[in-house]
Amino acid sequence: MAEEQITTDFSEIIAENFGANATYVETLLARWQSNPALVDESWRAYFEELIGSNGDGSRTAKAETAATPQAEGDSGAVAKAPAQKSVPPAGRGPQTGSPAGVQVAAESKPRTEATPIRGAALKIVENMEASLAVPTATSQRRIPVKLLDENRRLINRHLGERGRHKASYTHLIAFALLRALDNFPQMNDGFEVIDGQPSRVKRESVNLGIAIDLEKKDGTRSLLVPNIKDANTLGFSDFLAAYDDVVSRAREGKLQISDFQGTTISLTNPGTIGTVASTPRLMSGQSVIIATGAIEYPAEYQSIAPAILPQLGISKALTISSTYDHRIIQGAESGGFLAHVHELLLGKHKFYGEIFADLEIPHAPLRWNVDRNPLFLGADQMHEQSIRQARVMELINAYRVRGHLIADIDPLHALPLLYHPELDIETYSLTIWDLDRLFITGGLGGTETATLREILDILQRAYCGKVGTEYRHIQSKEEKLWLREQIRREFVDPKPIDAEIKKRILWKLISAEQFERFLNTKYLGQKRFSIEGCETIIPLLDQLIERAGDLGIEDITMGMAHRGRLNVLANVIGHFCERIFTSFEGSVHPAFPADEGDVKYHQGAKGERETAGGKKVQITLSPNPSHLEAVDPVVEGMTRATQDTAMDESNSSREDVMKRALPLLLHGDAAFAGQGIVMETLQLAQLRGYRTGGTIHIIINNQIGFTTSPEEGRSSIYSTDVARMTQAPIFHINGDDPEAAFRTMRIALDYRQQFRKDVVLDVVGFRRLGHNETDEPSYTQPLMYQRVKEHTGVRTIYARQLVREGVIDDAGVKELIDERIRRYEDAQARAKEVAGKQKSIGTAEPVISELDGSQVAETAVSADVIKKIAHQISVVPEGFHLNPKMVSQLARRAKMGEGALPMDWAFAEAIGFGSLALEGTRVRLSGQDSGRGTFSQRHAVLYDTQTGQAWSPLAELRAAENPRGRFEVFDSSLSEPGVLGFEYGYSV
Ligand SMILES: Cc1ncc(C[n+]2csc(CCOP(=O)(O)OP(=O)(O)O)c2C)c(N)n1
Repeated sequence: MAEEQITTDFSEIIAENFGANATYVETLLARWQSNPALVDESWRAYFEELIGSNGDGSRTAKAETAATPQAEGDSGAVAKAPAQKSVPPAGRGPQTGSPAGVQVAAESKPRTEATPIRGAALKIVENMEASLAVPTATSQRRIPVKLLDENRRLINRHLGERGRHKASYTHLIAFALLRALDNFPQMNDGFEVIDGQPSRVKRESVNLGIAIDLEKKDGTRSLLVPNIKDANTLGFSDFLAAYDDVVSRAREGKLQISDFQGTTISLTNPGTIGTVASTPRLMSGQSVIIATGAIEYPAEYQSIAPAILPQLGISKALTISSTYDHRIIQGAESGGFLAHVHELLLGKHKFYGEIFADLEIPHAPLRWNVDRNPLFLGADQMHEQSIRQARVMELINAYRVRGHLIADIDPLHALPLLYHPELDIETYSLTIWDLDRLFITGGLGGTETATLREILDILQRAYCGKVGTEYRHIQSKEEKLWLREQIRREFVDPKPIDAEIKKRILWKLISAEQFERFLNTKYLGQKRFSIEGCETIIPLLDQLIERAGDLGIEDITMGMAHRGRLNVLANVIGHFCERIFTSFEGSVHPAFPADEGDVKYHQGAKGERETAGGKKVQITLSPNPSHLEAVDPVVEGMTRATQDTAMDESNSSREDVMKRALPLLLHGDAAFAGQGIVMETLQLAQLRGYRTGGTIHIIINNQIGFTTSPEEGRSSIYSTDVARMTQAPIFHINGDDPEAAFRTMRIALDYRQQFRKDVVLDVVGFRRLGHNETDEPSYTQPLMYQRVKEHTGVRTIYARQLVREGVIDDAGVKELIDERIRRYEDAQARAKEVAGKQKSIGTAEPVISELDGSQVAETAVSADVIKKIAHQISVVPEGFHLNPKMVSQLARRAKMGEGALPMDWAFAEAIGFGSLALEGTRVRLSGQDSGRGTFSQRHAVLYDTQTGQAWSPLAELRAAENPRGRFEVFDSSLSEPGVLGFEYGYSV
């Protein structure tokens, strides 16, 4: 067989198998023939099957049978039959590629030049001829794109902020097609001749073919149509990723055979080259091909300046066509399908709402409205225009007051997205048509007038970015204006942050992250109350001290609880690694004898920092008891004493010394919301005998308190709401954005120095591990911890940002990490040396127990009751997804109920609660972490790992004679007196 003949045969098979994509496969074949290693594994296997591993075609017969079923399997027999039948013999034969053929053509048609069509281009001829076997018809529809355009902008702003690729019109239109197919599933059916009988084939999955136009190196173009499998099952975010993946693999030449198999419906976009409408060919095997035309103003308006058209309520539009297999789809169905796409693109059926929710965009999409431009309303013109202007001012005010509610402050993106009508332009009778109209702004962002689009842009940058600001509860006009100006400076027109500061922030993030990792590997299982998830606190404190020095603050007194305390000691206060590692080695550093007997995460420290500007700042971290927030007033007292001493020594005024000594309190979110002493301390802040010139409060907000979620831990929206009481400004900061934290810190410190008042920075992050390092958090927060697992950590996010910005490269980041680890290792080596020389800490004598004098009552219950309760607490309801780690605990409960294991304390307690309920007593268990139990012992509430739903087995027990008897359990806020008083009142 001549070589050319062999190639032609393979080409036929390829054409049959790959239809429109045959050109691409031909290129791969040529590449494989030059060197098999140049193509991907799946293609190698295919070509070896097709041609034989030696490339001589010796296994052609086998290959033909092997390749054909693939085509059948992909989209039904349709991919096979017509192409096979209609390969035209005229395109083959001896004249193909022969110079003689050219001559023949030249003879018959003088003054024209005929070039034989060969290879890839010939495949196109064949495919097109094959497509003639499909009887098609086409429907077309014009759709205005104003709303699509506006919502796409919002989507892309959001995607851009998260470093994701943008969404094109085609992405959104393709997604609308998929949603429309939910209502018109028959548009995805296939036609097939089965046993000589024409048949309609129902296809469950939608494999959406995407036409991709590729420009080759030689400037020629080729068209590929790979598909996205099961595209109808994807949410928008996954669809976007799948679409981009197929396109980038097409560009890189990495498409697999499977990418071309089984296309059911496809989308082509000749609009990119300006085509307004087209009727593409439908390849056999597919039900419909949708073509989108150019997005432009209707031709009849093209002489009007584009700026004027939206004023007239005229939108750009696009023509969308559906070319369908008329054997199984009728014109009315195709027309109805396009009408539905039209509705979707105009925002009906919650189309954009679903996309916004899927992408976690924290506000509602824009909606389609009829335009009622006051300019064209005759006599009412002035009146209408004034109303509209007044409503714009209302909108501006609403953003200042409530913009924080839609700020992007949660790194886990787990907070429920709530609709806030006050932040929706429609509430103010404004529509998408007003976006490009001018309004008076009242000085917003330094402007006098601006379009509604610009107004919204300023408001969203100021109040709805990575920082949500609450300041409108402040009555002082001066303070409000001052704050507004700072917000403009830092968030609306921000000046870039100096590269040296960026590097320093990164260094501190690395230090924070590596400190925890180091302790985790070197002292596995020891409690350290890691800061992971809120590492941004460390660069924030570091920069706060720097700026404090610049502002003339000489002394900072700090108070904080367990969370991140060791990290703060090591990376903020001073060089305490050797001391910390010595205590992890089970010893006491001789320079810190007071550490003996105290737990590591309660120890105090003093340090001195020389700032980059050459200023000295003394830093004192007060020792801390376990009792949360008890240290708050202590720190205020310490600062006041420092200030009083300074007044005496330097003969300065109180105002002056207040500016030189700063109290700085770090809080847990649950403790700040729950502990009454927080309110008491805030209340002292402006009193003559107690004031200290304003405290900087920083909440290490990991969105959890031990096992208690915010919904159980407080009634207020934010954990910081108590601080509104004293009119402190409150900033909620996304902990994934250390630069936002840095900018906010500048405002906060300047505010404190200027107005001598408290200010709150609520840094929202998460808790990477359990409450301590031995605790399992997914028992109680399964859904939250799925998100935590997926989070890469702020250090990685910020390092990537700086690499993107060119501030540092990957090698530079690695060097910093290595350097940090080396320093921790050196400190540990020194600590080991110290510990080797010191005696280890002894264990305390056991306490002698004494009888407490209470009387013993008879409380026995029968073995049957025990069995019943044991069964209740060890068998989960059907369909409940139990945390796998709980399985053995429930099995133990069952064994205890059967008497096969001795009862433990928690089991006995459950029997106590359950038997009381069965006897008709109402049992109410309330307090911090009551459901699971502080020591992970009780598990009176279990959580479904997939839905997060709570199930409390004992709550289902009822007494036949007194069904009011029951067991209830509640996690409380982090309060002792409040909850105790409540329960006392409940019980009397
Ligand atoms: C006054 C007081 N009540 C209860 C406790 C027990 N306890 C220690 S940490 C903690 C949870 C604290 O949560 P949060 O304030 O959010 O800080 P986090 O540990 O999450 O950083 C509880 C209930 C305590 N130490 N002090």
